[in-house]
Amino acid sequence: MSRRWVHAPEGSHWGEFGPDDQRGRMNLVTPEKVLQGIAEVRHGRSFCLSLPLDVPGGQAMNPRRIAPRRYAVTRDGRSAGQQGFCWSYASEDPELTDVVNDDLVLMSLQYSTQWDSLAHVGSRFDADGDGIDEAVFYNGFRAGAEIRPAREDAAASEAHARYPEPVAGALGIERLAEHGVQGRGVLIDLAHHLGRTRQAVGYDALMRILEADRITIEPGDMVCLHTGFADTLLAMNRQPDLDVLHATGSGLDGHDRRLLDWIVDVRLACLIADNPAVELVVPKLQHPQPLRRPRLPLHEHCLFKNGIHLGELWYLTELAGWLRAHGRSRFLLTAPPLRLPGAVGSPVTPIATV
Ligand code: UVW
Repeated sequence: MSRRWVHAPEGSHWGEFGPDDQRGRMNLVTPEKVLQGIAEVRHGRSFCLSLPLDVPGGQAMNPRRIAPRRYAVTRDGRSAGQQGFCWSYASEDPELTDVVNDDLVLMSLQYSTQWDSLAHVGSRFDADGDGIDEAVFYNGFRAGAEIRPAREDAAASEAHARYPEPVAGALGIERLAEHGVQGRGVLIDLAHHLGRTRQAVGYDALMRILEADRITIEPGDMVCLHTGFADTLLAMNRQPDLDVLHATGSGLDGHDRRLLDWIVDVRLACLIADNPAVELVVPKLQHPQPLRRPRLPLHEHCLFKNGIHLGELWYLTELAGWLRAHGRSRFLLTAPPLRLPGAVGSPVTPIATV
């Protein structure tokens, strides 16, 4: 297929893995990188890098996202719950002994520990050169064309009638699932150096931390940033205190040009953090320049321009402590998202093995 853009955005690498590529820099996680990850396994100890998926709790942290609601599947108009505990086949044949539960879950795919797909954030940009901006994503895939909107008529039950179902299209999270997402993880412990107060981490601060901890990032590494945010959130037991959270945790400074260039030049495969956006989001009213700009410049740089997947709200605290105690920063990371066609994100239960 020929290129679907005339203009690529400034600072982008569209076409780096071919014009039809939908996997971006995860292409750098090659069989060799999987072997490098496996070589980091010396103790056989695993760490769960996910929050319980009903954390943060409620919708205060992000009003667009709903916590998991779990329903029993109905049969003959009745749910297992109405019958007591679970289904029994005894109504078919009194001699049958099996009892059965089935669940249905309704949740925002990016409610808790998550992957953002490359269809999550794009930009209003004139990729086709007709002088008019269109909503466009990595490698020029367009909203409403290759990226298909979720359906609005899903109505399996009154519980999810208001929420649309994903329909397969370009850049869905299944592209990442098909890759497997296994390779070498590298943890940068921002919280150890900066504490848990809110601060934007730019190029200089990050380089100082890498040097202090003797960390080298190599092409194809999956880079995890420990800020302590998820640990603070977890301790709130599903009742997030926004005043405290808004003052908690560092995040990358998406306005620092040198940092954005470094992210691309070092050829890392993806960026992961235990905070909600990897970058520190500047509140609307505080932004200094009333210019045409992205609200989330790191999202724009990574997801839209350079095909770098983002992982958010991961739980990295125990892993960070163990790695520091053992003088290490590298581990085997296994983190496949759901193979859910067309979805713009996915819950994930990643595993670090050391
Ligand atoms: C937005 O809120 C747009 O995204 P994220 O969850 O990736 O920070």
